[in-house]
Amino acid sequence: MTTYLDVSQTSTSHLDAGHGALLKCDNDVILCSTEEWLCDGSVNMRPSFLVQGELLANPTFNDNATDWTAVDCTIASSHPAGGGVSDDHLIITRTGGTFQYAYQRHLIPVGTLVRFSVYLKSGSSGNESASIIIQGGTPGFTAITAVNPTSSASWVKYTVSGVTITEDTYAIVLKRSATAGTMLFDEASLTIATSYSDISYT
Ligand SMILES: [Ca+2]
Ligand SMILES: [Ca+2]
Repeated sequence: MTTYLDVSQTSTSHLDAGHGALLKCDNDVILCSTEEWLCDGSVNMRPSFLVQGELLANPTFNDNATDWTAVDCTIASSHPAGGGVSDDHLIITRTGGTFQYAYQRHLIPVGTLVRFSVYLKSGSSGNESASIIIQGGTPGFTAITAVNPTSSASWVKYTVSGVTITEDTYAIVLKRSATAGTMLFDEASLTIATSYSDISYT
């Protein structure tokens, strides 16, 4: 899945690494998604891709569930009841369908190693199948990486990592059953990994 920059492509005026190609140098992998390498040796930085740290808006669900989009469900914060891993948590309540989910869409350069983690706990629908997904957007709508755990009565953290295949990237928390009721999530995080050792980060 990893795409490495082809440095033999010197027929163009510059090497455009702006869409997430990776340079592999001396056994190190360097993310070049923020850089445009020019033939004269200079590097242009792309300010729009300089976002570091937490990419999600409202990753904590404390006080509200704004910035997340609901499909086949309603979403709400447990506020003011608390009960999350920290403060309040997300409540997904099924309104229809087999798969009910909340997501955020972010534009991330192709070829970027990203990591998504979130805590999962059973709601009123009981211990049921869930999914934590990083998905590439249109036209493929392909799951880059996912886990499908069964929820339990305790908060359990799940982490997935993968390399983006489109700029359109979706972080998704999903209740995977047609049972009426709720499933709970808290303390989500979507970040750009800085090295491949981050893949196993939990
Ligand atoms: Ca929280
Ligand atoms: Ca709160």
